[in-house]
Amino acid sequence: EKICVIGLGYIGLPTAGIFARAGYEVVGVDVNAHVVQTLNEGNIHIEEVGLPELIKEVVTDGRLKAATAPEEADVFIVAVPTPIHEDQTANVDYVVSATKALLPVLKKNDVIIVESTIPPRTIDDVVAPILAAAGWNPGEDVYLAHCPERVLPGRILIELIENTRIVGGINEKSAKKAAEVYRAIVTGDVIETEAVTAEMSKLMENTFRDVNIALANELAKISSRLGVNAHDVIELANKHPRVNIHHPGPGVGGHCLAVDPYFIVEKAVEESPLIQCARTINNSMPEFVIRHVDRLVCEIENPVIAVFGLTYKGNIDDVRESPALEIYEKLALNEKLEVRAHDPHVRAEQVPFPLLGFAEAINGAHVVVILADHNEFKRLNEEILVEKMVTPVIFDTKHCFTPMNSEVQIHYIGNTAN
Ligand code: SAJ
Repeated sequence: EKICVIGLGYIGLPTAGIFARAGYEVVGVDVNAHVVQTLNEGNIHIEEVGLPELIKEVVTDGRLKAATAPEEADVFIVAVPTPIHEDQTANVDYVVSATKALLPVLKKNDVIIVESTIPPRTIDDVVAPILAAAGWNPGEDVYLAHCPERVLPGRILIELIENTRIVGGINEKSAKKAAEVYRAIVTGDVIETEAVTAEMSKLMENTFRDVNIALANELAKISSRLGVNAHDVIELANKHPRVNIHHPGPGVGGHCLAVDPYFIVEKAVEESPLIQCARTINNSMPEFVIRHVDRLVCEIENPVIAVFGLTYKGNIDDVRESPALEIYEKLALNEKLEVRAHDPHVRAEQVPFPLLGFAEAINGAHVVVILADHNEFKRLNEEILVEKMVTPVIFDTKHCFTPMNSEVQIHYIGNTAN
């Protein structure tokens, strides 16, 4: 069997590698000629644990190659991005163009699987009509399904194999055909359902998390007003066997949780006030953090603030859609403040401002604001903080730092109630 994977990003490339390793002949397609050339040389253009070794192996063995246009195959897997327009509606243009690009090589009984995250009904209302317009009868002479990816960056190669997969077909036959494809590589369950159910379940996974985090963030605000420690409240409430409140923080970032809920909202605006409200609450957190920082420094002349962490979450190097970056940039706009940035996971070329080392960032600073729960920030050298900072105040929006040394006088703010 031959598989053609369209889109060689964080999902498409590892997926292509795993099918190739399982013995399939795989061609990976990308519109970017540089990506194609890099892959054909056995190298990769993205960072992911274990991926360089896997790709080198399957390219050297001749089981995976790359091309700029789809080739004849038995299975097509579409894994292209679905960005969001400025009006917060999904941009499915890449899914449309990938589907159109495979039409010239499509043959009877082929299976087409869309893995990209898409708004509900996209398979039925957008993808199937493209096939129908080309003379095919999707579900009868070619098979069409949505199989959303659900992997966590940093664990992609493991999760692609071990996670449960949801396969939503345009009809039962399509679901069955597409599920067979995944059963060859997945050790987790492969569950067959309808396309729209698969679309909605993927979106609801991330929406559930976003709404739950919004509740935690709202609790942080309420606690700040009432003088209660939100983290203690969450820890105690979560002792209940059916309660699992998530953690408050400086906001929700990344390309999934902060985006996917809008894909539901655009299709059902009136019916989704809770989801919209959660987005508003999470989007308001950077401002809440900034107001608290302002309060901490309002009586200091020429305050110096060291921002620790710019990524959208801990222990990754991704700064795109990061609330931490937004907070840094807004604080830096305030001429009364000197704001410094420190992040051991971010490289200089990723941001348009200077990054400082730990000692340099805290030298003469009044407040350290922790915005990402990197392992490096869970323990900080307290003697050096006290020695170098003018006032050793740590405002920890991720509640990740544990003061260890009771001898030194760190003023630790792990929640906004104090
Ligand atoms: N966050 C909080 N409080 C929490 C948990 C997270 O503020 O209690 C914040 C993080 O700091 C971050 C954001 O939420 O800014 C998102 O982080 P995340 O770890 O929840 O998720 P992602 O965006 O890295 O990956 C998610 C995962 N989805 C779920 O866990 C339901 C992943 O499995 C999906 O494959 C991925 O989205 C995707 O591609 O959709």
